[in-house]
Amino acid sequence: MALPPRRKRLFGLLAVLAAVAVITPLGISAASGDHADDTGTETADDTAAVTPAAEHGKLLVCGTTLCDESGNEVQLRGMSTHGLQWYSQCLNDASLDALAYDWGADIVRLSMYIQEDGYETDPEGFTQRMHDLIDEVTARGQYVIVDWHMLDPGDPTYNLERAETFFAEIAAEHGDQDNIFYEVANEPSGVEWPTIKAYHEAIIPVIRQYDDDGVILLGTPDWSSLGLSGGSDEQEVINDQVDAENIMYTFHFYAASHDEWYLDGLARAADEIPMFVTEFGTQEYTGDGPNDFAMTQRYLDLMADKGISWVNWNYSDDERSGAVFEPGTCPGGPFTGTGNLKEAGVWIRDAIRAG
Ligand code: IDC
Repeated sequence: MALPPRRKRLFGLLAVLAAVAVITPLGISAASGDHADDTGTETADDTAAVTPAAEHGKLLVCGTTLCDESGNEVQLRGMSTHGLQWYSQCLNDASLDALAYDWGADIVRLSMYIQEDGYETDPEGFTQRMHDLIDEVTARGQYVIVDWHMLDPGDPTYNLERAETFFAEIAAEHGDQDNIFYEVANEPSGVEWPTIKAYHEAIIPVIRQYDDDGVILLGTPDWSSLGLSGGSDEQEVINDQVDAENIMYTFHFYAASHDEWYLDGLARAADEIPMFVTEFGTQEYTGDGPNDFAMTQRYLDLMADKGISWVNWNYSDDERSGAVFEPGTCPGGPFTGTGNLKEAGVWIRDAIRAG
């Protein structure tokens, strides 16, 4: 499980105090070896519990969930960035500190679009930005998802060569780290599972050349809905699984659009195959419109019950209701507290801190 709530809150408070005291932000991470425990007593003996990655270490897939090396189930909770091509200015020292220490996020998804002015326009530049951001998140003791945010066209095969180049570079550089997740296809659409599965079977060995057990997250049909958005259901994937170790299947939902049909599908799938919710919103599938917090809470309860890790969309100041910050917050902030958060931001920050 993630950090106990009291420790998490206390850690967040200490982080803010440390930052105010102009102690280097990283000085309060696992490296410092000096922080307060649950009782408020200064200790130096439980630093391993300070950051999520230090506490849980390497995570592997065991059965249908993630486990630490002792076999204890671990559920991660965190945030996705918006597209790096548009909202890189929302990812600086202050905002990343806020996400790590004020929000207490276990994991950050780095969302790199391929089209729409993304990776395809400057492979070297985007790869370098990804390396740098992976290092930033790693320095804060969090887990990180490297998200190959293919979206349109929906056939992942269209970007296969680019993906091979990119994931080889990322895995060669970071494959020895304990905190990396590879999400190899954000949201396939318009193609059947066999085509998506063949793509996964092509990209997995590219990563495995350099990282023999880092968890690889596999996109599912109809915008990573396990086929539910297309009127199919989870059985197609369950009956025709990718033959590889340390893989999980992704599921995305937007609570104001996706009701019982989705919730039940996720519940059924999670009993059979390892699921990871790498993207969800409290609003409509556009990432905009009114929030449905009651429905979202039902999803959160299910995911807690089944040990499904999750990541919310998105940590930016885009004008849509699903971007947590008010427009104009980036790059200057402030990013801590709730002063610059939209309604969805306040709600999801509470959900992560409550973990
Ligand atoms: C949306 C962004 C929006 C952007 C659009 C571009 O919120 O600013 O213009 O993408 O394609 C997804 C996608 C994700 C979407 C998000 C909200 O993975 O890229 O972001 N969404 O629509 N799947 C379901 C919803």
